[in-house]
Amino acid sequence: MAAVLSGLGGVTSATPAAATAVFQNGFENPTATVGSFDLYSAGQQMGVWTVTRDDVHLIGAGFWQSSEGVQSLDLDGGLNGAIKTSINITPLLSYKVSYDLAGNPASGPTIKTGKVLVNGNVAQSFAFDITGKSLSNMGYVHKSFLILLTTSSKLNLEFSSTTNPAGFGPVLDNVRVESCLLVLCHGQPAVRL
Ligand SMILES: [Ca+2]
Repeated sequence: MAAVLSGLGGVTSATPAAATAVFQNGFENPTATVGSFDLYSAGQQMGVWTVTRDDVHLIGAGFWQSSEGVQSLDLDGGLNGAIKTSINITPLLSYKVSYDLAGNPASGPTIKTGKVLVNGNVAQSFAFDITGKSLSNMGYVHKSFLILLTTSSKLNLEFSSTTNPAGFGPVLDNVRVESCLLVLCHGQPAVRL
């Protein structure tokens, strides 16, 4: 037992003691047009994210309810968009990936769908029903999954819309990645790579 605790202590010291998240982003940068939204297209950088397919809408303050800060993201611009970022992690530690999910309530389809990929593999598919939701009552739900990367020190995190028809897509906010040494994680990793 002492040996195990010693080992864990060594790993813990490699991460910032005060940090609870190794990654946190709620689409607050760059600043989007207040009361409106800005289009970002494939290949463009949007803060820490790169748009990897078609386009997305970065939603400005006051356009609709956010779950964190004042801005959020519609994964559909005119088409089904996707965004990606790369996060440094420690191999063989479990991480909890979480995000807040809603859907653009301005138009159908009623069910907005998409998926989260980790290093190119689907880690979680998601769906959100906009029935009864509005710009001022987005109805965000908190989603999460656990991940264990056995060799890679990079967690390439990608969100991709599969909403059909495209144009009014899944809404994301408050994306976080936390080390399970710093938060209590329940369950088994959804993905082991
Ligand atoms: Ca936000």
